[in-house]
Amino acid sequence: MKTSVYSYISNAALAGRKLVALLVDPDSFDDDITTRMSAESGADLIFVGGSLLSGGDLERTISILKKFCSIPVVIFPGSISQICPEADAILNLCLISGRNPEFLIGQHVIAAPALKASGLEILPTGYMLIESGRQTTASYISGTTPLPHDKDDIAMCTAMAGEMLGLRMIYMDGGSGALNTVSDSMIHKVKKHVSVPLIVGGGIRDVATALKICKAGADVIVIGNAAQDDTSLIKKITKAIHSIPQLQ
Ligand code: 1GP
Repeated sequence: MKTSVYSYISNAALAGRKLVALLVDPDSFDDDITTRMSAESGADLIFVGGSLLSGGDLERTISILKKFCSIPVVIFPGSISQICPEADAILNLCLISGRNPEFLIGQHVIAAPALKASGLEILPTGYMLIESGRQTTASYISGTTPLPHDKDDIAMCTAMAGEMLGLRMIYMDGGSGALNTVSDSMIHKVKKHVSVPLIVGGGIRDVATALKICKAGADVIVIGNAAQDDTSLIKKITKAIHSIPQLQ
């Protein structure tokens, strides 16, 4: 029987086995380079999507990735139009760091029939944008204020509330191209107070930072821009992350 993407992530989190997700933006998708990087990166998951899809073709990107990569392809949607049945799963993001009702429930209501019909595995995820040194596309497009970078208690309470509402993962994101990554102390605090898998992304550009974020408590780290800028980087990061002893 095919293992669900959620079981795959949560079993790894329970075992202390850290996962790396490569974020592919259809807007900067280069058939040869991105496909080769995705297939050879050693990453555990591929996230596909973007806050803005200006020219990229989501369906075509997913179709090519599915053809050449054996790891799960998960849609990380920037909007409700980003639904494609060929992927394995979709993050159903509830933007719990913000107070914009559209991203807390409005868009989900509109997308519900299409999501159901897609047959995709739905991953209900509490999405927390964390202030990261400059305004990011995600914060601008969602019209929300990110959670302050140094307010670990607010992050902890927000994540706890998300878990108590039934969300099955928490994603702390500095946003694409973040100047500063989410702090170790905030990751550590959130991890200590929730039991669902914790995803962390935004601004991870080197092996040392990736290791630090995993050691602080992330179960899954997401690498986007840096992998596009240096196609060999994701391989180095996955090698280092997969060498972390389990259950430490
Ligand atoms: C953005 O978490 C992702 O939503 C990845 O960010 O592109 O900065 O790696 P980067």
